[in-house]
Amino acid sequence: MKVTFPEGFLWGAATSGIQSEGGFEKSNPSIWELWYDKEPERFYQQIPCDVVCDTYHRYEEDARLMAEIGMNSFRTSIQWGRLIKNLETNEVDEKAVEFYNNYIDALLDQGVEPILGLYHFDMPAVLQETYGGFESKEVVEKFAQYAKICFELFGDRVKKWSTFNEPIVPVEGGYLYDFHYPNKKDARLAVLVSYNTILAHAKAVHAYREVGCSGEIGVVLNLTPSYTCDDQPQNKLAAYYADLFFNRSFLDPMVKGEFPQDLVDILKAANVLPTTTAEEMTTIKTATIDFMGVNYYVPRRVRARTTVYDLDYFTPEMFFEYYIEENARFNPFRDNNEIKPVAIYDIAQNIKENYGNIKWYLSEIGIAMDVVSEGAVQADGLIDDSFRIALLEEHLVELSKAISEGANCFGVHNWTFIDCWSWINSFKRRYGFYRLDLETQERQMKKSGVWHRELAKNNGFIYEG
Ligand code: IFM
Repeated sequence: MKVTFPEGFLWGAATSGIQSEGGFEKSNPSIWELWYDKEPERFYQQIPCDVVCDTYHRYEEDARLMAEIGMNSFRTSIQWGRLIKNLETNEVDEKAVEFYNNYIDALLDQGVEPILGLYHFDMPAVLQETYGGFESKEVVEKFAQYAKICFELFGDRVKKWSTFNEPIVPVEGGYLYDFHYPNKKDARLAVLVSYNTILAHAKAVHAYREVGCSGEIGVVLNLTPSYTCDDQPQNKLAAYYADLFFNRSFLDPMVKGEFPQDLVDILKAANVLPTTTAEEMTTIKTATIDFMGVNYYVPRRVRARTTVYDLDYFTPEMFFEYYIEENARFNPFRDNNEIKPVAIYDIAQNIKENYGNIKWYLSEIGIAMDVVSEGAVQADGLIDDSFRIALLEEHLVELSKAISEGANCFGVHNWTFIDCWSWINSFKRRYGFYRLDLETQERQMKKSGVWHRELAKNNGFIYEG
């Protein structure tokens, strides 16, 4: 079967600044360096984000490697703590400006369109420790000012911007489930940080319009469809709640400019709703985005609770419980996470039917393996990640079907380009088209790199699965 995509489709990969650049010459460490200093044992093999892919020094080589595998686009993020030297006065760091200018130009020289994010989990440590990060309105204002500086400096060449990557993740990790700094478990703060992040996003969108850039601005959300075990009303309701908390909480305000009333009612009843103003609501309502990035990895399987909720604080799990679908497929290389390619189709339908069919692209699809399962370099000079290729194809078949039925999707980015550092998992899971040698930082192409070159060249592939 021939699987094709629309003309001008974006093909490429994504990473983030902190996961790829290395901390070289950065004036302001983020919460990740801060947390590592406090608790290195929380990070897989105690590997920090100090060197990572060393893109700070190797961006020219990397831009060439992107072109070699047919990438016509690439998403990374600016590190707030690198660009802004003085976070009180907003003085920029000239070294950082030079670095990002050179990086952008190197990409453009290779025919790779840069898509830049402003925030990818990397709150500057000093803003977290002084103000509580996005717990505080001061940091919301600082973010809007930083965004404006980025647009003024780089908006002439960067035509697609994303305010936040997966904004719900720092809320989940930092304020509910303890996998990001500041490791709090506090629903009131979780809701406050969510709200302030949405406000910061809206202010950045307004700043973009004010600067008068000629490109487009959006946000990257991790959308995880909720599936349940049967048609029992209580289980369907559980899936509805999971969707409300984990998808619609950011999707509705960021795409439609409004918060789901059911969610507001639940949070109000739980006494965790922050104080808001009419002016803020108008700012959010009028911050229209041009496109959305969607990250998809795994589905969510939920059903009505069969056990009593026993935590003494509010979490979304009061409204459902997770279960494992026995007949499902799992990725043995990623903690047995479920594989469900049709979720891509379901996401596309949801956007089409409930979100005005807004323009979107699949900004992350990632198939985790580890270095052992990928194996060593083969006789043909490549690393064999056929497992990844087969799964990527399966997901793309679903996407192509959705597009043929009207989904407004304009591209696909793999997570990731070169294996990168991944938070507390550091380098446990590999995702790249290129393997990173952690000793030498050498990049070694995988079979998926060759596959991607053909995919991009043909704007599609022959599916034999
Ligand atoms: O590494 C992360 C990335 O920062 C956000 N999306 C998921 C990736 C893989 O876990």
